[in-house]
Amino acid sequence: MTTFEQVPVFQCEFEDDRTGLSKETIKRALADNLFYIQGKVPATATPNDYYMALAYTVRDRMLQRWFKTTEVYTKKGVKVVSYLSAEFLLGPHLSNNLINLGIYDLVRQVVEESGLDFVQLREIEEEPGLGNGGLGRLAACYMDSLSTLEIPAIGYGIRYEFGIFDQEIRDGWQVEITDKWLHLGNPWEIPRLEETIEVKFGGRTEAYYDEKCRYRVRWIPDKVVKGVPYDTPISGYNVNTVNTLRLWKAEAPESFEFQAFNVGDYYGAVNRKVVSENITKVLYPNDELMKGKELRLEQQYFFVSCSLQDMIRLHLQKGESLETFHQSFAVQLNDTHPSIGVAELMRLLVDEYEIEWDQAWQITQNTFGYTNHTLLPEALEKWTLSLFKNLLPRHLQIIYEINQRFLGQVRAKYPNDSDRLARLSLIDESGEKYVRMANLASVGSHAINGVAALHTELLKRDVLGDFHELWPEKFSNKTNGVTPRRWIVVSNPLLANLITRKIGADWISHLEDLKQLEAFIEDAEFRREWRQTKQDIKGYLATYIKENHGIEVNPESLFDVQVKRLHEYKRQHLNVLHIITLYKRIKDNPNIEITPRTFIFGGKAAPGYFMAKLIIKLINSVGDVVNNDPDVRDRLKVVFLPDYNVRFGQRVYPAADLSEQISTAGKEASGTGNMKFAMNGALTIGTLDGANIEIREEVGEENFFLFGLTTEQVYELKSKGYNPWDYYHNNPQLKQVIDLISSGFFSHGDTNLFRPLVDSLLYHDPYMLFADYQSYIDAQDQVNQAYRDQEHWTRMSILNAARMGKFSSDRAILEYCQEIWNAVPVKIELEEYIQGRA
Ligand code: 6GP
Repeated sequence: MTTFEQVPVFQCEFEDDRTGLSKETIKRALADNLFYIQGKVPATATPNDYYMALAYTVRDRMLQRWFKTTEVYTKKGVKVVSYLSAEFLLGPHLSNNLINLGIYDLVRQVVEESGLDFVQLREIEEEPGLGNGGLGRLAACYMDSLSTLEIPAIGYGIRYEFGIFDQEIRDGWQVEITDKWLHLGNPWEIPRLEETIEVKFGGRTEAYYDEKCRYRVRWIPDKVVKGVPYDTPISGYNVNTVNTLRLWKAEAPESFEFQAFNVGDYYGAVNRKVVSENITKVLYPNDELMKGKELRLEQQYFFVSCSLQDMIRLHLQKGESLETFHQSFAVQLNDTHPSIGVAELMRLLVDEYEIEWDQAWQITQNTFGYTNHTLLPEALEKWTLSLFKNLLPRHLQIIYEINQRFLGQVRAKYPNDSDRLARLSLIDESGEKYVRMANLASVGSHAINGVAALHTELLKRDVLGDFHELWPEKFSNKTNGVTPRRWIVVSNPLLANLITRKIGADWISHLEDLKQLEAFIEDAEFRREWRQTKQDIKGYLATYIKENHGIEVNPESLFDVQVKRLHEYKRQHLNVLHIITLYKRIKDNPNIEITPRTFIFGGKAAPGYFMAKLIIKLINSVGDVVNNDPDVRDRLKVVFLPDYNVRFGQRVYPAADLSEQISTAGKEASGTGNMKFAMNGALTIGTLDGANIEIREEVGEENFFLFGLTTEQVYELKSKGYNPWDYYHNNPQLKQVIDLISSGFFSHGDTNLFRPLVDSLLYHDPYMLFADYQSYIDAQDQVNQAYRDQEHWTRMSILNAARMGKFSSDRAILEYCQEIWNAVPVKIELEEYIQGRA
């Protein structure tokens, strides 16, 4: 076997076209990649060819680092964090990697000197939308921080052929379009065909006694699917570490169906092949909604089995025995989507590697940590026994065995408490029987965490209350964070430069340093620059909106932004009630003094979520009326920007004055958009929910617009019997707003269109919009007042950004490393000739 050192490319000791960071080498690399990889010359090259050549040029500069990182991890036998997630919502790679490598300006210059349009090339990149929202984007931020902190890590997930759908708005309604993100090729991934893994499905199990007369079980599946790994390099900021994101694609094994061909079942054989490959075809577009679809469980098991088998292979390669598996890998379950991993690791250890149950169980518990991301009951994953048994017969047996032993422990601790037993059981037997995945994850992990202080408290009290009573020591809070590389440096270069000019660049990897900005709060010139920067960015967004959506917005107006998935608990419709309230004020008194506002919305609704889609229609319908009413005189504008995604997030967070974080208290686990806004100097109007509470604590209550019921008050009101009618009848302003919607005013006289929404509010109002309405309107009036004093607003804006240090994903990842994973940094040193940084 040849070793690294014997391959010529690894012997080069000079800066070459693949590693070099001089202008000349980068220019040559571009031409070289255009010709040799894209097979094009300038006369025939499309902008996409140039983008690809550029992407390869950047990837080349990561490859040495990537190899080195993997090599060091293997040689040193370090502990690796393995982040298991059904979603990684990465967003565009190019700019992020350029920033992390420290060559953004240099490469931009080279591209422009070559006569190409850098911005055009940058915008060509199709973003990998392999996630729905918060949970998937958090995984991407965490991968960035793991690399930046030099923590050995690997992300494992699914290489969906079609990611989250593209959204179009037609006649005010959402229309879903397939996301063909791979259609022009993906330069950032490398398939590792030789590391393909086999995954079994279905069939039956068979008991037998082995040669030592031990009782054993073997699984005889009726289907085998191949998992092919596709690796994407994840660079860290200003370090040499490049970790791996390994995404699995399902393929049918070629040899599998030979028999079928021979007996003439050609169609059947090909069809089964297609069915196997369907496993990784498409991302389920439901955010926080569990739909018991078999294919979804197949996806989950598929990627988890591939990943665990991969980890075991890597572990055994080190020459270690499986007893120390948990010292090689700390596996984090990103919600319950990968929680079948608990049963799968047990199966691998007990059935395939013949480890005794008790020891296997110890290894398993020491390996896994479980993060919960939502309290919504409809998101709690559970699978009917019949579905489970058909697909994973062996796993169901293992789950029964885990359950029996677990409930034995519970019984010993709480004798004669059958209710408790029923609640803790891994099997829900209250009606149709189900496997409860949150219970499986909780039993199989040594650590369980929520994603914001309030959320963790509620988890401990309600959803996982019985588990908390049993094992309080397993629980901890890990408040979410976001990466300042993507969410400030990449998306807001103007603000990043201003900050760096004042306090140096260390804040980019030590976000607490932003505190130093407070020293300049009395500096009028600094405040002017801050304000001007925000103004410039708002100007860019206004131009973008005009050019792409034909709506004229006033960049001097207050930019009031709500971007996130559409969900009733997030209450985009409460925002609409405020818009209509303002509109009504203008109609009643056209000369009323009003702070001009631009309301910007963005977000996708799950395709089957009727109410969320109706809310999109309402926003657009209200926009049509308000934007075209001469009485409004452009003082209010409402824009729903279609196809909200990471790229658009990067455009909109920096331009926001006001961040809408208005979920019903107790419903939003954390939120991460709230952090991105505040980091970029937006002020928050929000409830005491999720991480809003901690943001407010950090920035100071005087720099935050608070409204609404607390979680306790929500519970209390619910238990007393909440009646939205009372609010409707007792608040004339609210009544007028609701009546205006009901009257067909925003629907060309159609009184039926919005009836389901209005009726839901009047008769149920599960998210208590009516209870919070007045308090929200009052807080918005305070916002208006505050915005008129631009000096004061600017101070608040600076203080918000300056005090956001806590919400860096670096802080969050450090906490996970120290308190859950027991993982430490490993420095990656490079040969001198590729060390250079621009
Ligand atoms: C989301 C939560 O709704 C959000 O509050 C949180 O910030 C984010 O996770 C990251 O922790 N949950 C999901 O996206 C989800 O699908 C099952 O939960």
